[in-house]
Amino acid sequence: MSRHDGFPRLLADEAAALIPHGSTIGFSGFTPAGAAKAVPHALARKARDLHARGEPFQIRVLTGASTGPDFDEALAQADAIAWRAPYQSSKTLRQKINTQTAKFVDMHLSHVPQMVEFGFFGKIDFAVVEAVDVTCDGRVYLSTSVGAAPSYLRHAEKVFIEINRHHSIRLSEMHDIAVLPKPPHRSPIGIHHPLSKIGTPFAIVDPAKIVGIIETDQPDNVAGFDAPDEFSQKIAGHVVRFLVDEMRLGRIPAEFLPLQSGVGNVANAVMAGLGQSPDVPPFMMYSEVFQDALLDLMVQGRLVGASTTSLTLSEEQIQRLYADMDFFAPRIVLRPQELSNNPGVVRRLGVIAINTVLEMDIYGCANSTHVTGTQIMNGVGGSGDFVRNGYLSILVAPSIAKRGKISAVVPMVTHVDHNEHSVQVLVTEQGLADLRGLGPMERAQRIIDQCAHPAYRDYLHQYIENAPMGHIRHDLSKCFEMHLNLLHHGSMLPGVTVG
Ligand code: 0RQ
Repeated sequence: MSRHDGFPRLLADEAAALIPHGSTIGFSGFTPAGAAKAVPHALARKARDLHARGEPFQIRVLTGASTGPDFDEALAQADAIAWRAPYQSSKTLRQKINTQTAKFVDMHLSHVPQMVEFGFFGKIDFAVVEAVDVTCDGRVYLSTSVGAAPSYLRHAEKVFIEINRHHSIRLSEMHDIAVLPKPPHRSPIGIHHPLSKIGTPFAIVDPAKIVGIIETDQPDNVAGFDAPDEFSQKIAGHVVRFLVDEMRLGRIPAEFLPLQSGVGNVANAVMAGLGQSPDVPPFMMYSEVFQDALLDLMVQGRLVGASTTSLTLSEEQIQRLYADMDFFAPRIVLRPQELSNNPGVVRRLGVIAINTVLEMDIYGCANSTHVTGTQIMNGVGGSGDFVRNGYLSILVAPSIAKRGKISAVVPMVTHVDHNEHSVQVLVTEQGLADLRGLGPMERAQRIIDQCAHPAYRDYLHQYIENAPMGHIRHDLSKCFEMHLNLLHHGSMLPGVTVG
């Protein structure tokens, strides 16, 4: 007998049947890690059935961050999402957002739990949360992510819990769950070290709200990573050399500082590069995602501790972790995203933040989210929480995309997610531009010379020389010429192809 035997058992389709059209649902999940699995699929089936009969069925979806193919993609393909926040990375949902057939609120991820607490999203009708266990008095032991699930459990009117037997019951040894009180009753957050714990190993729910338990046995289905490509390796090399030099100069302390790194292949390559560097001491992470490369670094003793809100690990890596919880549990803390990404804690700990962007401009503003300022890619995610507050904020991108038809370095970004006041270092495979202490014109020269692809350098230098005088020189009639060229001629500089 397990501890959750006091609650009704439901099939996923029975749970979906109880969720009406137009409901707002807070789901667990931060990346595919810890995402609800059975109920989203059942909701997609329900939507398809009802749509075939000419009846409406769409829901409003809140999660911690992106999910995976089994969730956003399945729901979007069934045309079941009317409104989505705070982040997504699904191809079909992206198309729906960019054609205004689904609404999307692109948010800083640290804001999500407090916006639920403040009531800014209105009524949350349901929470659907994956857990490894739940007790009759309402302690919910979450699985591979925490995200915003504790706040959804507190504020939803009705709750479904997916108990997933695929996960280790010992995950709770890593969890540290606290929900911050609302202002003006907040006190300083007592996290003084990446591994500090200030909460409980479980989230809390009023057991009277639990409608039922759905049993599952499904892996998170996290995709593995490709071997780092040449661009990622070069970017990683520049970042590692820069950080080692900063340490030699005494601007990073000898014991090093905690790192945050975004998701994706470039981030994975940077972490692997730092791990391999004999000049970097064993280090800690204070980040939102714990991905495959980090597990290897922990086994090797290079990564000595990590705070995160999700274990975004491929099946092979998560099984390695479950097989040796005695080793991993004391070294990893899983927190709600308002703490893993908390601006005050990031500033206090001196987190070195490394994030990927789509494009950067010659003065240091960056666009992570909207191609040509209009087409959303994924969302700002947690990057803004870290970029604005990091001890050092490093943004990386390949200097070109689409075989050189697109330059990542442009006169003016078409959408600003990170501005020049927050960004200190820009890196492409071409080189690294350290912008600290530089005025706009020095920044521009350095970014063009160090980061732009050679095929675009002359154009960018010329742009500045011809621009009207000012503290920041811009020619408002030409600042988007490269983007207009891309839209009208398929290339930012007609005739340029690289590679
Ligand atoms: O297109 O998929 O058609 O090949 O954008 O680019 O180089 O594969 O890089 O997968 O790391 O994604 C910024 C989107 C980069 C991501 C972004 C095209 C390029 C390719 C993807 P294809 P790459 P990545 C913590 C941190 C914001 C959230 C964040 C992101 C595709 O890193 O979403 O930082 N970041 N979260 O060809 C047009 C350009 C382009 C371009 C690249 N300038 N214009 N297309 N591409 N540059 C994580 C969380 O918060 C959970």
